[in-house]
Amino acid sequence: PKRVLSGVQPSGDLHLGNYLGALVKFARLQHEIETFIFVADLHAITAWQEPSKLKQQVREIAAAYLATGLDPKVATIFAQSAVPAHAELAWVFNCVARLGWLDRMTQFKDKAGKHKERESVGLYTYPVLQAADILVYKATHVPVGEDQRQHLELTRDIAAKFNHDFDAPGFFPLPDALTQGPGARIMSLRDGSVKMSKSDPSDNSRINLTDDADTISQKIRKARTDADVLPEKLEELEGRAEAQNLVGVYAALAGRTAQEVLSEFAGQGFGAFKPKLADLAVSVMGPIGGEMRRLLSDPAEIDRILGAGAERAREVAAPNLAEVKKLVGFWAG
Ligand code: AQP
Repeated sequence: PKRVLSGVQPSGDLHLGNYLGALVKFARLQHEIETFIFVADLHAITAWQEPSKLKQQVREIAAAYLATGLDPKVATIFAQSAVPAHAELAWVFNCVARLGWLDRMTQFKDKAGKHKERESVGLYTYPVLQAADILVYKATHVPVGEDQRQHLELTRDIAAKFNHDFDAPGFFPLPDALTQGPGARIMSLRDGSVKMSKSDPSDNSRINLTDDADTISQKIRKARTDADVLPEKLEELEGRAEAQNLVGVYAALAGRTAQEVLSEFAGQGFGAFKPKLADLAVSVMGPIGGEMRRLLSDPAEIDRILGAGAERAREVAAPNLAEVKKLVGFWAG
């Protein structure tokens, strides 16, 4: 049976990249495949999170899920820290994954920068926990942005090695990434060569889900572009990273292809294109921010939803973890 699993870290404001690369896909998939969506608070603490704020950050992500259309009656929505099986399986996987595999992970290199010896061990082994998140439910499909593709490969390697080492062919599925679509890689509004990211120090580099209409319009107006007009053909956008990104954002928000967008705007400059993009972004994102604020005014209701989701997640994870313990030969297995 097919099963989808994905999650987002409560480590800052959600942005357009998270929305298009992940959230909209969750809401669509829940009606097609059994869907598990969690708030990754274990992952979040790989970088420092203020303890007095973390719980509220989790609720904010949950509110974003609900506001983009995830339905707790259809999908299982929960906080990672409420299901201890993730961390337990991650330990076993830490002993399955090889150092050489993790050394190749580009996200660690990007996030750690020059001073990797000062990063937490958790940040290094983050993709192993991610493998546990997915495989503890034996999920088969993982909707994520392009930036997560390498981690998915690692999950497959871990699943295959576990199945082999513990003589359990087919025990864990080798999950597939679902990264297609025009929203798979949204770039920073200030620099078309880096992805839009929560941790970018410049707030103008991203559109946050909670930005109001004026802020959204202003950020798009200020977005870096070039002086050329939009071409007729997609190929002609090559080498114009910022232009490519804004056309891609328009396409993703409108549910159209980038080529269709170009066909409409060919020959126009950004002076004309940006206001149209701003209107579109405001019309799509505005209501989501409003709905998030409404949901967050009743945190008890969000906690109730997360509590019920966690119960269901624990039920599904428990027999899988019990089998793992048996296969490994643990005393408690
Ligand atoms: N720029 C992006 N374009 C498309 N998808 C994106 N995602 C993130 N950035 C983009 C997708 O959003 C989901 C949640 O990401 P996460 O919160 O778990 O961690 P992240 O990938 O590290 O996201 P950020 O926003 O870039 O956070 P920081 O700055 O903390 O690293 C994932 O499915 C991801 O693919």
